[in-house]
Amino acid sequence: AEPRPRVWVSQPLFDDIVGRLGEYFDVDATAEVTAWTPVQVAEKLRGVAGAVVTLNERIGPAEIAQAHGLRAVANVGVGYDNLDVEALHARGIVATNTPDVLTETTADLGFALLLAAARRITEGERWLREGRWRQWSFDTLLGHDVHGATLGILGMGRIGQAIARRGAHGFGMRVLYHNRSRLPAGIESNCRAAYVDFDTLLRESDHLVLVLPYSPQTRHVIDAAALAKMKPTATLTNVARGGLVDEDALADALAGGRLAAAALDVFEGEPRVNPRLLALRNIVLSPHVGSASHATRRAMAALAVDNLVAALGHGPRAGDPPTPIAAKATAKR
Ligand code: 8YV
Repeated sequence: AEPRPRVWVSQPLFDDIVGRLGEYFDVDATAEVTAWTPVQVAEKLRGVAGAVVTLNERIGPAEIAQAHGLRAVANVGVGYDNLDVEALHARGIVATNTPDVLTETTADLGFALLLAAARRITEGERWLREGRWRQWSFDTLLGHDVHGATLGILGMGRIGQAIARRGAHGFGMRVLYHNRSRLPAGIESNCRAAYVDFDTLLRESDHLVLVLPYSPQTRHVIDAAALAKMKPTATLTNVARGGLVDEDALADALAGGRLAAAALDVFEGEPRVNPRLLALRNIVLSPHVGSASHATRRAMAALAVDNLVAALGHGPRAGDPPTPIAAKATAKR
């Protein structure tokens, strides 16, 4: 009999979901969370037909140079800046991601972080745990209101829209957004969001949330100049990618009272966190858990597995993976 194609799963996901790959493939499943080096990634990709990977594994020309049998890479996650999609497509390798299934969960965390930054929730907990709460007082931990304030969304994709809906419908916020292109009127009215240019978004937002893809073009979109345009009473929340923010410029603004607070779920060099950010009082720090609910992580793993099975020509959607990454969406490198 023909040997079955081999596939690699780079990190432990859910055994029952990964197990479904066993119906069609020989599975090289990773049992422990592993920090694969680029050389190890290249070795693993050599000799497999497909791989399920996470943001921990960068896949570019060097990693696929020897991967002559590789036909599909299924990324667990909606953001795919870890993949050089152009290089994959140039070799005829299908790339997929996991949009939609994590939208609402990530929007929940984005809103939680925004609230935590504005109302100083984690700062207050630290203060209490340090035994500094002696007596209730009128001016303890005053924050900034969320309800009725202006919510700014940079990157109005699925997650941006879901955060906008929470702000508009749940908190009575005025919603402004900036995006590569203006959205259809139907979506704008659903989110009660108005399109503005980038400078207006910076100047008018009381709470700015970053939800745009990372690429060389969006690197440090929030830099010192952008931060200088924001209100000193504003908050900045990032649930997208750390590289969107110049962390030293952010630390300067937070330390200098030029920005009220920030909340970051993502970092430029994660899991390493800039020590200047760690030293600040007015920042909420979260270890990249935007999509980390039980149900959503199961849905992401299932979608990645469905994508890989279909991309490798098996299952009910053989040849037609549910969520391929389109060539035109590829970021230039
Ligand atoms: C994932 C994410 O956990 O979807 C994304 O873009 O950052 C997270 O939801 C991560 O990508 C896992 O690979």
